[in-house]
Amino acid sequence: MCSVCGCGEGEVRVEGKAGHHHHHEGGRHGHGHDHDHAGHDHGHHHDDHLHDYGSGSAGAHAPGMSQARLVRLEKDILSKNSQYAAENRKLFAARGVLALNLVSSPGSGKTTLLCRTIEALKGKLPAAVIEGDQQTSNDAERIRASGAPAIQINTGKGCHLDAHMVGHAVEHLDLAEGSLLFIENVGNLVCPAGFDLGEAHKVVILSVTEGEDKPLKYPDMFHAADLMILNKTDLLPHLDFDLEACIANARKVNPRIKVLQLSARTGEGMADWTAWIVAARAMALAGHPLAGELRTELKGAA
Ligand SMILES: Nc1nc2c(ncn2[C@@H]2O[C@H](COP(=O)(O)OP(=O)(O)OP(=O)(O)O)[C@@H](O)[C@H]2O)c(=O)[nH]1
Ligand SMILES: [Zn+2]
Ligand SMILES: [Zn+2]
Ligand SMILES: [Zn+2]
Repeated sequence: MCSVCGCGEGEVRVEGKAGHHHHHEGGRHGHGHDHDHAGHDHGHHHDDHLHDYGSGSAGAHAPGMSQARLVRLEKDILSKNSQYAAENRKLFAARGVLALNLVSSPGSGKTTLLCRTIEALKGKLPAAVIEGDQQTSNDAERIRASGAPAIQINTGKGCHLDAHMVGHAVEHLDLAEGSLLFIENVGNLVCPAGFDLGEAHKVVILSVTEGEDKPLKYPDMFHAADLMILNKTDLLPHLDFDLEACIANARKVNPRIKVLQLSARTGEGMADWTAWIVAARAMALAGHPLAGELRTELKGAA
């Protein structure tokens, strides 16, 4: 994963901000590529022509760096990220905000799903969106057009959002008490798995055009997610995608993962997704003063 080299640091732009200048206690910004050419223990082997760069203790490979150094670097980056994530989580808890981190490969339909979700929840639950992409603010513009506030983060060469970027984006969003915060991560099935943003849940979106083997090929992401959404089900009649096999593959890497099937295009299955959001929000509000309002809402149903 890219945490081993901190790729893209220093190129991040949060929409509406000229540059990234601020002070953080304990947070070091920017880094150099200090390549250590000692001890080339490349943790890979050539048996049967399988180049496995993940078999060393770091689970990754970077030319010129020892496995021990990689492990140290990764621990350092992830522990800083965890501190920022904890700050974000504290803020979300105080405001009773349910934060969801949407992760997937590029083009699975995250923005389409979010636009539809915002329309479905309009007048019922306030929602805001943080959009992460390497370049462009197209997605934030699409979200705003659907009626929710959105802020775009461009990660430059970086391939994932981290908790620090999200903390800054939140400063620009006036998050209402008890609202939803959707964080659309950079389209990438690999590194976003390793970065806690302070969210309540990671939701992985897999479109049925991507193949049922993806949970096995990118297990970290499916292991980190609490919910898998199988999107673009309207295309199933045209494909040989094996739904049952896909779900079985996801459960192999994460027996607790919940699965929903939907089409963000036709809207089929959307009600199950909004019901999941309402349930997740109730869980997030446990112990919060706003939970009292939820109980009142439920009284009639009990
Ligand atoms: N047929 C079909 N197409 C869909 C569905 N959902 C999204 N799409 C299409 O898939 C393409 C990508 O959708 P986006 O919503 O931009 O996907 P994304 O995951 O936000 O993409 P990135 O942000 O670039 O990673 C667009 O052409 C959408 O119209 C769906 O349920 N069915
Ligand atoms: Zn900062
Ligand atoms: Zn998108
Ligand atoms: Zn990355």
